[in-house]
Amino acid sequence: MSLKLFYAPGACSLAAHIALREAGADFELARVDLAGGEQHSEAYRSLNPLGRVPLLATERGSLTEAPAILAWIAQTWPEAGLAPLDDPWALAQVLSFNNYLSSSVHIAFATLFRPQRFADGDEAAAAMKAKAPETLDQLFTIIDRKIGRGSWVHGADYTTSDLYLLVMTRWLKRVGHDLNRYPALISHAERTLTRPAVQAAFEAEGIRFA
Ligand SMILES: N[C@@H](CCC(=O)N[C@@H](CS)C(=O)NCC(=O)O)C(=O)O
Repeated sequence: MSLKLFYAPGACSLAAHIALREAGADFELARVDLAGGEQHSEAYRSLNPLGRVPLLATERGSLTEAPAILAWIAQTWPEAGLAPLDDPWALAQVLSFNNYLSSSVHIAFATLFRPQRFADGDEAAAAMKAKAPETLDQLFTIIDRKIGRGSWVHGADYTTSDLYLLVMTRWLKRVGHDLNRYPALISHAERTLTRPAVQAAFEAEGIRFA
């Protein structure tokens, strides 16, 4: 199978990257220079009209949106055990959590990183940015309470939710948020960082957790 992951170092595409490594998939990486605006180029927009990473180019076409890519990887390599595929309820929990990360947590970060996307004018953008830490605190407090110390997001088994959460935890640390407020989140990140697939993806992207 020919696969190419369009990514940017440390971006949400890191979740798809880790998942491909966890699955043992054979894939190529194609770096997109987000800071240089490559995502807006005609060539890239012809692949993804929204101009975002991740994008996974497959033999059947292009797939976008992190939760969909993660679900596809988990189903395509079932032996990797990245999702509870034989239990509809447990699988729905994984999808629910991953969609929470993509539609609530990621968007809260986006109001911090790119407030001008959501508000016209400097004043409105500054107000939006100022509100982000409070929103992130609410969202990560919910996560911290959900995940028990010493277990994965959904209990005994590691799933795509864990590697996706690590990407968001890393962002939280990098924006200077005090992680000590979330003890379960810290121990979750420490545990996830010991996985060889996670370490290999970090090395390939040239990034560190902190
Ligand atoms: N809903 C999309 C969001 C993708 C997204 O916003 N990706 C960011 C990187 S984390 C991006 O490509 N940003 C470039 C830009 O906004 O111009 C997903 O979950 O895959």
